Amino acid sequence: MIKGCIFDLDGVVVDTAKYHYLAWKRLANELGFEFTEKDNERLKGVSRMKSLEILLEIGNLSFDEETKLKLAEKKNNWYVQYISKMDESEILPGVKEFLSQLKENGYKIALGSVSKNAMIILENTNLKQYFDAIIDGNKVTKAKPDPEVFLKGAEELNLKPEECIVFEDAIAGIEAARRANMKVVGVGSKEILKDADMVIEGFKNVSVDIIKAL
Ligand code: B16
Ligand code: MG
Repeated sequence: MIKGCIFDLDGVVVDTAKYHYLAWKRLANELGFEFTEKDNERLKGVSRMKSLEILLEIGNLSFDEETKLKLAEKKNNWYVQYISKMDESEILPGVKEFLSQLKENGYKIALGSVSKNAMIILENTNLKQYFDAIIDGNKVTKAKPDPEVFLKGAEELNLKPEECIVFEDAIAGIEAARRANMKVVGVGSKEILKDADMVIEGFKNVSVDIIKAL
């Protein structure tokens, strides 16, 4: 029986993917190459350093470790500038209503994000209060598709993995949920999120009944 829901953050609760994209694009342009929205799909749900590796591969560039850390920091500073201006208006449609319904129906709620900036976003959007457990990039050592982030989420909720479902927008996140032995609802396009148990476009007009339909 499903007793808890674990939410990815970027692309599920808020659209920070667009800010990651802007910051990575700015870095790519500064390094002298183009970075498209299609390229950005490959970075969703992927850790900061792995994202940089992918970006440099696209630009056909290689750097030593020290330079790579500086580049990642530069991108992160831009990203933090963008997200520091966020407020409640950037919560994706229907998310707050869905979280409230889950609470009213006794489900436990966790965040399962590999972002080290997750807490700033939850605070700026006033969403922290909904979560019984918050697992972010500061609590995990392995990024998605490794299941660590979701397994820790279940553990902090005091639930078994099979009692949790995951909401995810990234291919890497869907794989992570599967490897954690959890059902997964893809949030986004059916063509991209083929391996999810169910795909929804977003949370607008979505009720807790979808949990029973899984
Ligand atoms: P940061 P999620 C992920 O968050 C993003 O999807 C991914 O694009 C990003 O590189 C990663 O967090 C790390 O984020 O640089 O802020 O630590 O989708 O797991 O909520
Ligand atoms: Mg995501």
